[in-house]
Amino acid sequence: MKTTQLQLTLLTIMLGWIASSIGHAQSTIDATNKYAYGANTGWINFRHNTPTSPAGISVQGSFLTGFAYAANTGWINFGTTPTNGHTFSNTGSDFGVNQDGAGNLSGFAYSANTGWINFGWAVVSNPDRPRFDLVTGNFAGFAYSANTGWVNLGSGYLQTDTISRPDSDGDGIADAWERLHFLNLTAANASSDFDKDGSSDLSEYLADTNPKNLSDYLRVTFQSFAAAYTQTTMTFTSKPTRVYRLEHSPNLNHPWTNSSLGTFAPDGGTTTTRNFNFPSDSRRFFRACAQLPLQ
Ligand SMILES: [Ca+2]
Ligand SMILES: [Ca+2]
Ligand SMILES: [Ca+2]
Repeated sequence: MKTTQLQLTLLTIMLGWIASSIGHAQSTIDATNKYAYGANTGWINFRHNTPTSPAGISVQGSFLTGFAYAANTGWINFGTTPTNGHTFSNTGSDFGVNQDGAGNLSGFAYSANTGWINFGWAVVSNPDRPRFDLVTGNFAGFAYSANTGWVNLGSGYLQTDTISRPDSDGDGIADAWERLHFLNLTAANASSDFDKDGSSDLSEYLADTNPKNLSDYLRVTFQSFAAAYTQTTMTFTSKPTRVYRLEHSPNLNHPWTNSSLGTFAPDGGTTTTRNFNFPSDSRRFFRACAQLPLQ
């Protein structure tokens, strides 16, 4: 009995070692909705989980990583880790698919059998550009391979459940964002405020405002009231890379109540305006909150 337990323990340790030595990120792709489609390649599986294969595609805050698989073309490499830690340059071996934080894809994936697949062929305003929705996680649009033609991401069967944001120093700020703005993992943390605008570097990360620009931070810029102070219109600064909540409370020590708008994507541009109803009260506080999408 003891021998069996010991063998099981050793086997478990070995399996753990094998899994960690392979080192592929856990796929963020939905277990059911995991397919893109190409007329010439057939279904392309973004979460091809078998014990001997990479785990699939992981959507990160500013890039994608991992492998997709199609029976007709084999493995498709979406990139490993960008050399600079946040964005593939797509020069030399530093190739892969980037996402701009708002879900728009660019860059290149590579299949040993069919060559490059281009995600960066379209401008952000093109309705056919390859992308995913920050609220639903649903993919849409097309990528293009010179050898196999269009790959349809929007066949209705491809969705990411989450965006993975590794935070190796555990300060609440994703590694990629720290490397993008500070080039290291040590300068920014939950209490630092590099530009002294009153918004901590952690808060600037959560709102995706510029931590080195003191005029860029999340704030309400306009508010008006109607219907005998039971309805308000609020305008606040916003970024296309975040989703938002508007909250209200009768007391600063009271739990905040999310507005009936729920969590929503911002307007295009640099500000967002919404109106909503709230209970009649002698006083009420309001705030705008940014939230990491698909967390
Ligand atoms: Ca961090
Ligand atoms: Ca700041
Ligand atoms: Ca700032």
